[in-house]
Amino acid sequence: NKNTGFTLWLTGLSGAGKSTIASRLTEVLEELGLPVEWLDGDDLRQHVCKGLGFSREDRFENIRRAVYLAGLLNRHDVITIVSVISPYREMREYARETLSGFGEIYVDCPLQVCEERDVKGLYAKARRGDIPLFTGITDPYEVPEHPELTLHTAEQSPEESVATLLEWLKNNKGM
Ligand code: GGZ
Repeated sequence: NKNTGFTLWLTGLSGAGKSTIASRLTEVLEELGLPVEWLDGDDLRQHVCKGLGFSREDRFENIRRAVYLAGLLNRHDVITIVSVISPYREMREYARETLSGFGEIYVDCPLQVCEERDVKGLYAKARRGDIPLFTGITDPYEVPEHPELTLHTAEQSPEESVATLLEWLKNNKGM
């Protein structure tokens, strides 16, 4: 029997739009009657990843747990959408190697735009020095070199990004 589960891995800066896109895409796939689960960094960090911080080691542990859960879900044919900053290439490569049916989706948005949006006021705090190791400010984000798809959220609305993703799913996953 062919396994139909796969993982869509949304990577990008805080405020780039990962969660917004993941949430809407999840809704659309659910409406189509497809088995889908969404694992969000912010949410994982309140439950299975509680207590983990933002050092390189803790971010890797966070990603390792997300990959583990995605693997379990995929094994049961659940389409899994993971939205985590995952700033290091090495951690995204780990996800790619570990999961079968992996699509790296780069949610691309210039730092300046993320900072202007600053939905949660985290960038302002990071600039004031109140949040150490903040991605893009005092911690690295390694831009994906060969993502399956790049979404430009400074130029596209979330609806347009979701439409782009659905088109990609149609062409690459036969959905
Ligand atoms: C980056 C941070 C930090 C630091 C708190 N650096 O946009 P948000 O606010 O709601 O979601 C971000 C979330 C990042 O968690 P991830 O699990 O996605 O990160 S990683 O993949 O690197 O493990 C952000 C908030 O936590 N946040 N402090 N220092 N983002």
